[in-house]
Amino acid sequence: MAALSSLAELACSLYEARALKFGSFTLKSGLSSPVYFDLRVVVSQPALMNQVADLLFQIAKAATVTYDCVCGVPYTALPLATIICSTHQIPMLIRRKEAKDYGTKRLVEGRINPGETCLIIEDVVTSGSSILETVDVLRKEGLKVSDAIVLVNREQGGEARLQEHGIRLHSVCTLSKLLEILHQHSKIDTEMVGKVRKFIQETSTLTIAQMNGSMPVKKKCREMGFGTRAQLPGIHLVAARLLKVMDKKRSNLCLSADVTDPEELLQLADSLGPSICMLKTHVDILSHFTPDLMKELRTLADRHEFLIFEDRKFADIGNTVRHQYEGGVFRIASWSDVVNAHAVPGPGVLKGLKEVGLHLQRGCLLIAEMSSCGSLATGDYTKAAVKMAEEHPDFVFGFISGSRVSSKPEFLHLTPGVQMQAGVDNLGQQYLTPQEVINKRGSDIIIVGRGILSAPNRIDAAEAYRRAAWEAYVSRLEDSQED
Ligand code: S5P
Repeated sequence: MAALSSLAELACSLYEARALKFGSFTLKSGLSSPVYFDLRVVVSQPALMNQVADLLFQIAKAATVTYDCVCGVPYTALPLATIICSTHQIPMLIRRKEAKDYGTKRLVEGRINPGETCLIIEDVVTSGSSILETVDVLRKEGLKVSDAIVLVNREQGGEARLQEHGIRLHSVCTLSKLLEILHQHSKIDTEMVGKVRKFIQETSTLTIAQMNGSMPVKKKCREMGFGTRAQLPGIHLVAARLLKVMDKKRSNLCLSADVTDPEELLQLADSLGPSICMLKTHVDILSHFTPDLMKELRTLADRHEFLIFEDRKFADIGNTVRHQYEGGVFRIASWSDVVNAHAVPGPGVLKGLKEVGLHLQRGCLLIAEMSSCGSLATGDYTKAAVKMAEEHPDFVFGFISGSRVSSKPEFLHLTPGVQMQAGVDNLGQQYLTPQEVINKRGSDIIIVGRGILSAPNRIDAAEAYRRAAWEAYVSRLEDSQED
């Protein structure tokens, strides 16, 4: 750790710069944290940047770390690495973050000499996952990585995780030390110190996926049941209707009624109606279509209390999807409660659909991830889809995704690619089990087609899927209630 006088000066400067804030903050994982670091604000303060860079360099020196080059974890640590490398004439490497999703660009910029040792620079370490991502990329390029230098260690399990991957962590300072200094300098009161200490203690055992928010945080944040979510103040009308149906029928099963015979579609709706909360159609695979067919389907939907979801996957400019939704042969908006759309055209697709759907009180699901092998809807694309949905909550009430992609309880997650046994079909469809999808990945509704349609007794199969998905949801709720 750095000398106390310079540490005290640094802690106070970070606090004054509002790089270190105390209060109540919601982290990416959904966890509520009493402390928040945002060292990005420091880039506008050159004197403070130099001070931080110098402390980082001194820590590496004090620990007698040997290295040939330096790489900062994107983005905040990039300028810190630049200062260190420029001041001390050390070769630098830049890791690209974006290349991960777009495949063609180089992952690391700069001259790579395989076999050399690279030192990692980072601002704050929590779970250690950002450092590990960078380590992984560098190691794949043939570099050796064994040490990482960070400004602040939040003491939330990162050090141990890094060690498991052969990385020694050297920190300028720990969160506890920062607290102590700020308390001594009367920047924070005893109550806040207690709150932060409790938070450190409680979160030190979370998994990396929980820290990142890619997995539900069990035992730490109590989850709301479907019935409670239906009552949330800002909830979309269609989401509220669906959640109430799910709660009442104890069903989070959506039947994917992928049949070509219109009579069979109606038969399915009538016989499986009591087991499902939603029936999904692909109206364009039916061998013939009449508006009366959809009237009959609507009558069955009302009788058995399920919603209709036309899986149209709109993916065009606003003006085109508006026509596709409202008119044409199928007049989808007139009978389907729910439709879905790809995020690929940008927000125009939602604006076009909204012009038709809003006044009919319809809702839309945005496709954030797909179940098929090699799907391009991953990483930054998924994040952008979530952002797009969050910007249109008057129409979008959830996602088609393989897992929970938004921590907002107003949004529902529906997952296709579900069967009782995990596997793949011969055209690249990938299957996970109801337990995996609902309990482990935090989705709300399973979408099942052939798992039910190919079964010898479809009614029994639908009941088995309903039960499996409901039990997975109940056990997830129970887990989240434990202290
Ligand atoms: O990513 C997706 C999105 C959807 S909507 N993967 C999917 O499989 N779907 C749809 O879910 C697909 O079009 C099909 O109607 C259903 C899955 O059918 P199954 O027979 O494989 O269960």
